[in-house]
Amino acid sequence: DELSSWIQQSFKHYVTQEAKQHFNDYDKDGDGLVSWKEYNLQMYDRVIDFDENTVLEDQEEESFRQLHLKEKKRFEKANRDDVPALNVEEYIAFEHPEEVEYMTDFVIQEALEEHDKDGDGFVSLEEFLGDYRRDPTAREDPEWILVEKDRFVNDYDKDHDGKLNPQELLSWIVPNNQGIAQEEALHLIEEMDLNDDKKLSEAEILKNQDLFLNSEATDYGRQLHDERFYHEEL
Ligand SMILES: [Ca+2]
Ligand SMILES: [Ca+2]
Ligand SMILES: [Ca+2]
Ligand SMILES: [Ca+2]
Repeated sequence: DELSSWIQQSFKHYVTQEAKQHFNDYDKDGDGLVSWKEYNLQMYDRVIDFDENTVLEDQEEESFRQLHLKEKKRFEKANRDDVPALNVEEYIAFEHPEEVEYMTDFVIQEALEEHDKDGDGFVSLEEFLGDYRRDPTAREDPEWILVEKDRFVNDYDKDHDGKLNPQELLSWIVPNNQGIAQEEALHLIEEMDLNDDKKLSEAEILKNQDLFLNSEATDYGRQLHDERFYHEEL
């Protein structure tokens, strides 16, 4: 439990630190706010303004337009006060909406737009598996599909109705979800607990650094490669 809350805290700490660093790069005029213009300048070297209703012919340009419009929407959602530019807190919400409570509805909405292909407000197993189609010559699904199916049924679809409602969807798309951190913590303890006392000593953690650092809990494993962070927290 301690480890799982440590893992969760680490995510939060890490994303916050990283976002704050970005914030300073993006805030070109140093007024403590990142405007949409500043964001574009830092990100794309120019201010981009796509028309919301004009679909572009070039496929690559069109998918960039879609992405950019999504970014703009997220930027607007992250803004909570009357000043359109983002302060540090708002900027963190923009960069990591999954970490911030007031962005939850937005995160769910985005996930539904991406995965709920038939638009019924739920994500079915088929929608969950995405573009996967079984190879017609194969008699069975490949291993990773079985793993995914198992996760769908046993981890995410809590009420076992065969589809993910918005809350269940969150547990899938938000990587620092408590359950996942707990699961990962249990897994790590099992692997690393050399003397079987169900606790991890610093020595055991150090001995198993690679395992720890490459933890699959989320993409944030690399945070632990950050020397400063590592020493600060342990
Ligand atoms: Ca600024
Ligand atoms: Ca603002
Ligand atoms: Ca659906
Ligand atoms: Ca369900």
